[in-house]
Amino acid sequence: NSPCLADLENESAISLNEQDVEHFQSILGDAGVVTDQHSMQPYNRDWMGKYEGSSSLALRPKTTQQVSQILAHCNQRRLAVVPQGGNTGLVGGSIPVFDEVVLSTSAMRQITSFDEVSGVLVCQAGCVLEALDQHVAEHGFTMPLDLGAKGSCQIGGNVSTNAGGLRLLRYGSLHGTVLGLEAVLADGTVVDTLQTLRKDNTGYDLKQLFIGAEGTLGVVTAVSLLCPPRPPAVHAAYLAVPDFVTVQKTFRRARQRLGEVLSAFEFLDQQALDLTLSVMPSVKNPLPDTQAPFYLVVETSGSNAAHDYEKLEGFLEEAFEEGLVTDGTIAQDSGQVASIWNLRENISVALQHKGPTYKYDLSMPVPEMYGLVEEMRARLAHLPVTVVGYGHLGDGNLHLNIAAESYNEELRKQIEPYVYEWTAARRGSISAEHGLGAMKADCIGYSKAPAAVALMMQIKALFDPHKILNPYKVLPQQALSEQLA
Ligand code: FAD
Ligand code: 2HG
Ligand code: ZN
Repeated sequence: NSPCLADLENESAISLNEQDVEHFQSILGDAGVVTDQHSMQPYNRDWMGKYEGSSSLALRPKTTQQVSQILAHCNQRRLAVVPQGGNTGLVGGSIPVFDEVVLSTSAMRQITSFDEVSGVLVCQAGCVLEALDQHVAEHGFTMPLDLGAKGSCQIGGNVSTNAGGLRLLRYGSLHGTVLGLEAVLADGTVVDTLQTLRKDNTGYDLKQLFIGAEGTLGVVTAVSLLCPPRPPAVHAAYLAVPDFVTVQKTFRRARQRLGEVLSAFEFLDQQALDLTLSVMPSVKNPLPDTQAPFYLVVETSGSNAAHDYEKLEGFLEEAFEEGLVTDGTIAQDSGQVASIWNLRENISVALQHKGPTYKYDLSMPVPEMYGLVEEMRARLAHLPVTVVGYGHLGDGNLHLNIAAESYNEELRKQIEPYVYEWTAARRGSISAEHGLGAMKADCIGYSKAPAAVALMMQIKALFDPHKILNPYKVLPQQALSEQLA
């Protein structure tokens, strides 16, 4: 195991000592400092069981001030730190690579304010997404993002990964809905840009740098978010479609016919459906008597249930008449809507049950997207793997997942860098919404030009000159060491 080093410059081994732990105890009290080996396990292992670190210390601050004191000490001692939220990330970003100190935001769960006129929510970074949604629901609002991990992911983690999710089509990305944030830099400086304003053109928009920075530029401690009114009428349809060209035609038709009430347009292939149903008996098949290569989840959200239903029905009738869909059903009540979403949201969970899964989160022009799934299926046909494709079609985001018997280098090399090269050749992104983390830190060049990566390095050096924050993540390690040499 490498030492807990952040100082790549002199490569000296900087290990945590007893005085460090005592210092953290003096800031947080005993309850905020986790050292017991057994209790450390969940902080060292990711959701997929793919990444495992060997940290011996997790810190659980409750306030921004405590985060600031922790980081000031780590910076001065050159102790590397991994910010961790709900630990649901899918690229190994929240897990120590070696024995970095884990800074968990799980105890930062205060909701500071909610403004019923503007819909602006201000809260600490450790608030769980679903809890926030329940809170704003009491005031007639909804969170502008939703994802399968809502029960455990935290808003600080969502912001730090710039999570997309199921309703990005409707509400846009967090780059638009985050109005302000508070972050602590590596040296303990608190950067308070926790504005609640829709419009604020005073200088550079610094908060944008922290959105999607995956904990490499600072620790996000609080967030101010714009929440839309909760739509009183939500409908969902589940459709069977004969081929991928028709999937695209159906999307065009849905946008034309459903217009402003369209709130999600998701797809899954037959293999994703079969796998999910086979390992998760609790998931119901909305079309049990139908077999098709592709299925769509189409959701509408609006203010007039009868009007929206009529629109969805009209769209479906037209889609049938034009031969776009071979079968379809519209949910008749909120239970059925939830059941359709339960299927879609559980695909990742099912893959996890099935076995170790290689995940690729790609965006590219929609017409090209499914070709990659087919190519990978052919390329890996001789191996005991299941290749599935699903994702946020409305956002041009494919989730290519390859469930295997084990994580092994030989298999990985058959997939990578092929998938990245394929994506880069189409000017796609090798990380649409999950981030680069540890998994793709050395792969950023497939989607970003050298000059852009060089600028990112300079920003990193400015914000975190000693590289204590989430080292070995996001930026290529070779280039990072060269820059420091
Ligand atoms: P973590 O996993 O704890 O951390 C993620 C990254 O952010 C790490 O690099 C970490 O160091 C950093 N970080 C965390 N908190 C902070 C902070 N306060 N300050 C600075 N850095 C921080 N993602 C999507 O985009 N769309 C989806 O639809 C989606 N669905 C998912 C479904 C499931 C079942 C699962 C398991 C994951 C899914 N994800 C999805 C991936 C994941 O990115 C999100 O779950 C979520 O945004 C991560 O939040 P978290 O609190 O768990 O962060
Ligand atoms: C989803 O859309 C998530 O379900 C997870 O982003 C995707 O597991 C995946 O690959
Ligand atoms: Zn997704």
